[in-house]
This record gives sequence, C-alpha cells and structure tokens, in this order.
Amino acid sequence: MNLPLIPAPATTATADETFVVGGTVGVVVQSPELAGPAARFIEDVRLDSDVVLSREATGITVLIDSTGLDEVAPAAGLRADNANADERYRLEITGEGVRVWGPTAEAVHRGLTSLRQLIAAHAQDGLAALPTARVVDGPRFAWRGLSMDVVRTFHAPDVVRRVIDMLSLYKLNVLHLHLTDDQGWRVEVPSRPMLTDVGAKGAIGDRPGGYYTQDELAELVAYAAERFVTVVPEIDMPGHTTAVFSAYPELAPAELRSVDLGNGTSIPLNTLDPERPEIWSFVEDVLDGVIPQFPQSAYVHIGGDEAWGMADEAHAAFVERTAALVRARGKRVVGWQEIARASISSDDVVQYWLEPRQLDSMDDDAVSSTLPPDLLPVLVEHMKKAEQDVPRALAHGSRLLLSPVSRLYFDSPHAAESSDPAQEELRKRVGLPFYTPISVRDGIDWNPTGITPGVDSDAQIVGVEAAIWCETITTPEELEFMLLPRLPGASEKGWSRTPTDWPDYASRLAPHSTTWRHRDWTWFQSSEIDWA
Ligand code: TNX
Repeated sequence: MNLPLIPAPATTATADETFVVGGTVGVVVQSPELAGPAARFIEDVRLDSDVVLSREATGITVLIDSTGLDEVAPAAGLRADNANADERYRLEITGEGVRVWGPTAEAVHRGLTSLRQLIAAHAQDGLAALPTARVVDGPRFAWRGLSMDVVRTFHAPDVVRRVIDMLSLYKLNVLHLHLTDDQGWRVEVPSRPMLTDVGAKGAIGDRPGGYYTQDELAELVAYAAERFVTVVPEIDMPGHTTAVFSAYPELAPAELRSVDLGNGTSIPLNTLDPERPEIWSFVEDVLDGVIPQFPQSAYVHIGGDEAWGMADEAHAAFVERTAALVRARGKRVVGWQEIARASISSDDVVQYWLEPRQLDSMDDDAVSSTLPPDLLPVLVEHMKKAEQDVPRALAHGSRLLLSPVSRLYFDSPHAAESSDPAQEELRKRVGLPFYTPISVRDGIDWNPTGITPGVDSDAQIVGVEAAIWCETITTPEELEFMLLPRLPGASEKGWSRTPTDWPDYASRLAPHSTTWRHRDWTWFQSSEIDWA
C-alpha cells in the first residue's frame, strides 16, 4: 500500500495493524530543541483536520537521533540558508505508538509533516487510525522553493503567511520574494524613503499598492523560520526598474524609451546605467537596507532578467559589480539565468527559466500574430541569447536552480477542466494567455535531470523552484487557485528521487483536498483527480 504522502518518501514499509491518534494521545519531547516543532505539529494537526492531541499525554515520541538514516543518501544541491541542516528523518508507527527522529530539529519537523499528512488523510470523528508503517526519508535537493511576485499584485502579510503554511505542508523550504519590479517597490530601504513613499504606491493597472514594513517583514521571516522556510529577497536589477525611476527620477536615463503593446500597456526599455556613479551609491544603499531584514538567507537574488534595451556589455558590467557588492556583504548571489552572460563565480546560483521550446513558439504564426510587431524582434533576440545561458552557467562552474516555464510557472493557465463547473470562469480568466496551459499531470511528468539540455546530473543542480507571477492574479483566492494543487507536484520534483507514477500520484493527491478544505484554502478542482 502506498501512503498518501507528498512528496513521496524515499522508502516506506507498511504492515496491517493500526495505531489510533487523537483523544488521549499526545507528544513526548525527548530533546529540548524539539519543543517548538512539537507545538507547531499539534497546532497544525488541529488546523488540518478535526484531530486534537492531548497535552501532557504520550503516544508520539520525538527525539534528535541519527540512527538508521544511512539508507537514504544526503541531499544534493545548496541550501538557501547555507546551514548544515540534514533533513533526513525516520518515522515509525507501530501498534504501540509513533516515533519520529532525525539529526536536526528541521529533520524532525519534516518527519512530523509526514505524520500530519497521514493523520489528516485518516481523520474521522476526531480520531485517525494510522496504518503501521516505517518511513525513512530525505530530500533529493536542498533548495526547494516558490518564487512569488508581490509587485504586480501586492499580497498582504496574512496572504503570504497562508502561502508559507502551504510550503511547510509540502516540505518546501524557500520562499523567494520578488520584491521590486516596474510596477512597484515593496521593501523599506531606510536611507531611500521615496522607494516606498512613492515607488510602492501602485501595482498593475488600478490595483492597490503597498509594501512590507520592517516590522512586518521581521514577522514574516520569523513565521517562515518557525516552519523551516528561508525567505530569500529579490531586488530585480538592472531592468524592471520603473518604480525606482518614479521614486528617484534622477536615476532614470535621460531619454525614456518603451515598446508600445497596443493594448494600453507598454514594455519599458529603461535600465540602471552602470556608467553612472550615483547608480552605485543607490545599489549599495539598497543592499545595506534590505540584507539585514533577511537574516536567515545566505543569498540575495539580484534579478538580472529581461534587461530590455540594454547593451550586453552594460548588462554584464552591471551584474558583475552588483554581485561583487553582494559578496562583499557576506552574502551569496542568485539571479535569473541572464546573469550567466556576465563573468559570475562558481558560488553564484543561476535560476533557469527560459526553455528553448519558447523560442520555437515564437516561430509559430499563431503566437507571433498575438504580439505587437515591435516586440517580436526583441523577444526573438532575447530567446536566442537565452539558449547559451545554461552552457555558460555550467562553464562558470555555477549550479542551477530549476524553474522551467513549461512545468513550474504557476501563472500558466490550468489545462484540464475543473470538476466544479463554477470554477470554469476563473480557470479561463486566470493565467497568462501566451503560456501553454499546464495540467497537474504535466507538473509531475518530468525529471530535474532531463528537462534542461546539458543538465544530466544532480551535481549541476541546487534545487527546484516554482514561480508565480501576478499579472493576471488579482486576489488571494486567485493566487491560491493557481498554487493548489500544483505546489505538491513541485515539491515532489524537488524532494523525491524516484520517477512519479501518475495513477499513484493522483491517488496520493486526492485525500489532500480534505486538509485544504479544513484550512479554507482555495484550490483548483482539476478533473484529472478523483478528489476525496
Ligand atoms: C518573465 S520570469 C518575467 C516576469 C514576468 C513573467 C511572466 C522572469 C525572470 N521575468 O517579469 O512576470 O515572465 O510569467
């Protein structure tokens, strides 16, 4: 029997007995550093299901211990917090009780997360009869995340907390916040107050703007850390900087240029100019203001993508100097794949997103006829250069964070119909129309080694990150509708080593909807799944 766990564990064995959790069962903490994770677990079980665990009771024992974990290999890749945190755990359910252990508090938290999923799947009238089982598990990759656009639509802190809850349920450990873009600036920089006083005002169209105060970010970072999620900040430069120019017009190029999209919007061609000294005092101020707000993150994401209208040499010069400033502050560099066109170092992480198949789609008349004539040559040139990004990154000795558009861009429309006709209007409206729609099955039918030409070994990969951009996403409900049920699939690709079998995955996923209902999360009821 396959346990309804996502991501699929490395090894499981089940037997025919059961152990009933709930009522008089509680958690015994044998190592003091597990008090937090144990309390977190009890609270999460209550929120996931109607199972309430007793205080001061026994039945579930948690401890720090590394016994019996060797049958699972350590994770490949890099961690966003650069900590030496082994996430391997062991979960044993016998007729007498449950034991969860691992070498670190994080490992035990991951094991308790598997237990949470089992309890929710078996919950009935306040009790869960768990099958006796042994799970020995650990992740394939150390970096498993979600990149979230909080610019095009500003998502308030309570919305971000709900997303962190989803990440935690699926053992994802990174929340990459895309904090700045053309339409807004969402993080305080004390020495540059206009960035938020002016730059945060808007979003896309007439959507409300906003930003996270330093206190709000500190709370979010702590909330994430309690769930073993690292928040990585992205400051997107040297393109995507229109909000900078509205806050500090003196940093803008003398002549502003853009490509008209003919639908009332345009793509700006204005970038930060590395030749100008005042640009560098600005970048230093930003790094000095932002970095202390993300103490857990060993990385700063410097963007680097789509610097439309910028000469290649200027882009490379900008990336190189920004990367040096990040390193000088004791942080590591991550950037979108375009940074590989600069001389980067082997410690820098390159985030892969542009797949060659998108270049093919530009040749497709149906796609190209939807684009304004001025834009097509810009895009085609960009995609041509993009084909060299991965080979360049590998030649620098850098490793890749995988976010292939065709699998992990969660702002792609849902491909299958909803089994709830009431969701069809939403399904047709949300998601960028020029992306190929993605089904739940597409989300799991791939392997991190094999999706990217030239990448065939885990040693070339730091991990896997899904991305959600919010041009078409305007509300928390629409956001959650695009995240679920896709996030579990992304998590399986980052964590599980064995290929995912579709019927098996579909049967493991179905019972998760009961947790989503209990949590009051909005989710897309794909007709591909026989939901519980
Ligand atoms: C490209 S992905 C972008 C974003 C858009 C996204 C839409 C990337 C690095 N840049 O600015 O929001 O496409 O999916």
